[in-house]
Amino acid sequence: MDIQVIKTEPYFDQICGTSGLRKKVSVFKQPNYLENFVQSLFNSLDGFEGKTLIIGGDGRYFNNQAIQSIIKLAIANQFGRLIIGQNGILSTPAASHLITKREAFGGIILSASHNPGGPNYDFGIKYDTADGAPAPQSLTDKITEHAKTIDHYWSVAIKDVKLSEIGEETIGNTVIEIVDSVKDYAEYMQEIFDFDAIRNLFKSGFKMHYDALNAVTGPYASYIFETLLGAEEGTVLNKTPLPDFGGLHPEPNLTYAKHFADMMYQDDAPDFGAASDGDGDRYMILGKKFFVTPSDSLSIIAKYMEEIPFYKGRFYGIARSMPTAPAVDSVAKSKSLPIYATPTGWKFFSSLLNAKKISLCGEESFGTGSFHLCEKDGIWAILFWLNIIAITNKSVQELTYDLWNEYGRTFTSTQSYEGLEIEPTNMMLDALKDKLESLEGQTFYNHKIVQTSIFNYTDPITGDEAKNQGYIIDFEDGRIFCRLSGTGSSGATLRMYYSCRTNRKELFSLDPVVALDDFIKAANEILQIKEFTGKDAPTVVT
Ligand code: VG1
Ligand code: CO
Repeated sequence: MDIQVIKTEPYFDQICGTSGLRKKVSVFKQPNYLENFVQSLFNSLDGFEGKTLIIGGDGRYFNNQAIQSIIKLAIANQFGRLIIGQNGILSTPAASHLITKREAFGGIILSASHNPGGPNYDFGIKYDTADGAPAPQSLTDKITEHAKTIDHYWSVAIKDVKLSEIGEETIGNTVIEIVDSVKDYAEYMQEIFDFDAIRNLFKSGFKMHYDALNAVTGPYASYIFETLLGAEEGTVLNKTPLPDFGGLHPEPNLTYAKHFADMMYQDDAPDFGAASDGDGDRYMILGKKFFVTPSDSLSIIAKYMEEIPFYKGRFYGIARSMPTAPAVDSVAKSKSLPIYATPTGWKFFSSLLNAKKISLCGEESFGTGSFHLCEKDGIWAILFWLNIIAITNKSVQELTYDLWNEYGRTFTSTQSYEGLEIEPTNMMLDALKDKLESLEGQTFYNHKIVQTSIFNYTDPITGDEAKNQGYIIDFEDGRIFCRLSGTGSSGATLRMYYSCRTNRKELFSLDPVVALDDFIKAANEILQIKEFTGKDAPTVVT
């Protein structure tokens, strides 16, 4: 097999964000752009010759073209085996699971997750290490350094590999194995949850809708919910992964999955509604005419964690990202478990999971996971809910009210301002930084600010530091947190996170945006969002 040395020129924008490299498809389609990044990745890794690489993606536009290029580079770079999801499909959690199950060196996942797909939208690439966890910052920094100086990559001139047929072939020194994308993951879920109990739940007439948003989870959901668990045919909606997600936005929240939320608020809505994002690592839970916030969902999973035998005696602690409202902290306290607050992005949870400091972790953006694998996992979270419902026989709403009655209700709202100009947004945050300390002691709309800080994080296991991860404004009775998104492909996205808590039962049914109104007004006054950005209102409210 002739290995070709292909000359190339560096690109200087190959910088990973919260979760891998995300750019417009047109950027990825520039000559050698993808190849440069992948070779820079390989140049940053040691000792993979002869080892296994997992490859798959969320099926968006450019997925399979990218896979064909990666196959050629991986063969030329002397990987021993490439394990690829059939038709190029692997959800992020399924890829993570395959990495550990097959003892791979690592895995490449082609996805821009919750960013829209199609020729005019986004593509992305991320790398998971041998523990199935997102590449740490130290590795992504190395990739960027290599990408700045790259002048050649290695490839082989072969025909495209057929991704549609399960089986093996050998090319050069590398075995190419196409595997069922769903099977191993579905088997693993059956080890974790009580499928018999959930099957009985569906047998008793329990009804569910699941919206795969034409993204990666369709095949997983159809097999797990309909085939294995006996949910009626038609439970899974939009189940075929499409290159442009059929025009749907692959981020399940009340703004972008409004069609689905509206359906769950009809009189004839099923008992349970769920959806997942582009690459299957996030989820959304709804009951009949009822929405569960991500921080409540995390808390409810924490509350019932040890009811699931897989976790019995293995509940070590909980972590949430700093912007995630502290609802779960009360659950941790009542169980005498340690609680950690990390920066945004799953990579910050992995060291805690691997060190058995925590068993459960979650983010306000609807990512939740456990030590079962080192990525967030949407279908796992949905199965967790189904298992809890099967055990308790309670509705989604009852389970949520139980939580509030026990611990009080934490109101949360994440308000994102997308498509902002970078410069005025940075000026706004610089101005906030300058006056942050002087805000302490000031009162806005009858709420007194008690403390402010810039969120800097030191990983308790690795000692790695992550600085400037956001601004915290703590009131006596609520919190504002703000930061810039690290997953966008153009402009800036400001994320404003609000939370406050009440034990007053008569307030439990308030709309969170109403409950948080004073803090939202305070934030606008403090940051002067409209003055700096020109935006009257957020684009996405969840
Ligand atoms: C967003 C979310 C964050 C999540 C990240 C990747 O990041 O806020 O919680 O971990 O997306 O998720 P940012 O930097 O845009 O706020 V995914 O499912 O898009 O890989
Ligand atoms: Co995702």
